Amino acid sequence: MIRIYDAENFPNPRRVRLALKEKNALDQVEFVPVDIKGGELRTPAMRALNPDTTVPFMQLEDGTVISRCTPIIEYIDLAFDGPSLTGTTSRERALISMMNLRTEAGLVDAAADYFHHATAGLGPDLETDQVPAWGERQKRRVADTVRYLDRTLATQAYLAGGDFSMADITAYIGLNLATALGLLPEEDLEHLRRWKASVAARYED
Ligand SMILES: N[C@@H](CCC(=O)N[C@@H](CS)C(=O)NCC(=O)O)C(=O)O
Repeated sequence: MIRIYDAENFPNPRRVRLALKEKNALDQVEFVPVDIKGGELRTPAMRALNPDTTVPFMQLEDGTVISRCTPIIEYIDLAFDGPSLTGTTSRERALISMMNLRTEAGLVDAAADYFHHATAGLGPDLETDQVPAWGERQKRRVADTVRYLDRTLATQAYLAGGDFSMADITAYIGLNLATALGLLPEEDLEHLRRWKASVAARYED
């Protein structure tokens, strides 16, 4: 069985869990819990498995290790049945990839940078190389990105067009993280609000 190393309530692992949920495949992988705050990712054994020292990462049955959400979700999309998350035509695949990169860099990573550099983050034992000004700069990037996403969603249902995709999962997780960290601008972003409610409804059990 495929193993997914993760920490259930952390944002990036959640991206992979939502992709598996879209494919109705949550029970077709084995989750291996990792103690992020206890420093488990930085032990020699874990570094040997995944030099990125982040979760999620996936281990295939032949031992191959794939880390980072986007390649893991690309694998999941092809490996399991269900609606495509990464597109089928050249145009769809390129649009989804572009929007996924934009939302990953501008929202998930930017909000995480704020958390790690401009707050206490994971605590003094793990946050040993903080650059607070970088965190503050990334806070501004989050605001720019959500305004851009709002404009994009004024004319289409989802971030890459009319169909739900991996880019929507990335943005949804990034928006939740940015909200929890108090990074959203004050104005009402009505299109983003409508889109967020429709994505949230997919995950209500
Ligand atoms: N871009 C990476 C980000 C992964 C990431 O930053 N994961 C966080 C959990 S949400 C982590 O493992 N943090 C450990 C640490 O900062 O030491 C991906 O796509 O997987």
